[in-house]
Amino acid sequence: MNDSRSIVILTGAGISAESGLATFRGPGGLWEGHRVEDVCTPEALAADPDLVHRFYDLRRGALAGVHPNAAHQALARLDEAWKGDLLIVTQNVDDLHERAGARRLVHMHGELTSAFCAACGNRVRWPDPLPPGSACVACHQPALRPDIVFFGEMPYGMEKIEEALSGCDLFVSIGTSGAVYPAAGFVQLARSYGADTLELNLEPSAGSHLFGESRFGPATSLVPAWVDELLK
Ligand code: BJW
Repeated sequence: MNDSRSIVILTGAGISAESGLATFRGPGGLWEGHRVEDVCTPEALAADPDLVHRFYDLRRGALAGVHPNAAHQALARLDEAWKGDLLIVTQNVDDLHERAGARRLVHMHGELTSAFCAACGNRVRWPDPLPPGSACVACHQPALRPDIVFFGEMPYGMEKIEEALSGCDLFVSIGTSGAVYPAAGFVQLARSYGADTLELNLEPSAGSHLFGESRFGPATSLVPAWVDELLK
């Protein structure tokens, strides 16, 4: 593929699995010990803020012990080298893409290292534990919460993502089950604009049949090999 062309890359929990972060829906998944409705809706946050804040404090704390793997590094290499438009859209709330060096990146489901003010909407970098009732630095209300997109909330960056999808020549989905919308619908949107589509996953996902090409195996093998092919 000519390197002036436009690529959108969607990543999910599978790309961080080999760094030691649990996926959501596999065996031993992140939510085996937690019901999703206990931790991942605005209603659950309102009902038990201590539980939800503690859950995200633990995951934020775990980031220090994990490192970007060969798949994150390969995408950062592609981001650096690719002259055409490129956007990495991650559903992950970890910071492994940016620690690998990726720049053209959107965190559509929020970030563990950020806090969001439910009163004024301000977002602020927050690398530390976040007790419920912490005060917002902008409006001073005790309304800071984890900067995470819960079910029923609008993901971040949708305008930018839809614009990138509408102009892309290639859409690549890496390590995501295709169980959560709107991300699960990106492949169909990209196809409707005429893009080629490629899935890289450990095993076929729910939407595998929607992709023009699928390759199965661990992300740390598949992604560097695909990036090498593209940059050759
Ligand atoms: C490997 C690997 C290796 C493993 N190498 N691969 C009914 C129908 C349709 C939609 C809806 C509906 N009812 C409600 C909705 C909407 C709802 C939704 O989709 N619900 C579904 C349950 C049906 N969505 C929303 O509410 C979203 N907002 C929304 O829709 O707003 C309205 C709107 C939007 C846009 C336009 C207009 C209106 C918000 C969704 C928020 C999701 N939040 C979470 C939690 C984030 C915080 C946290 O981390 O705790 O995001 S849920 C969770 O799932 C997380 C993930 O980002 C997301 C996706 O999971 P992912 O990444 O795919 O992980 P897994 O575990 O599912 O899959 C891992 C994959 O990796 C597997 O395929 C493995 O094979 C693979 N793998 N090891 C390669 N080594």
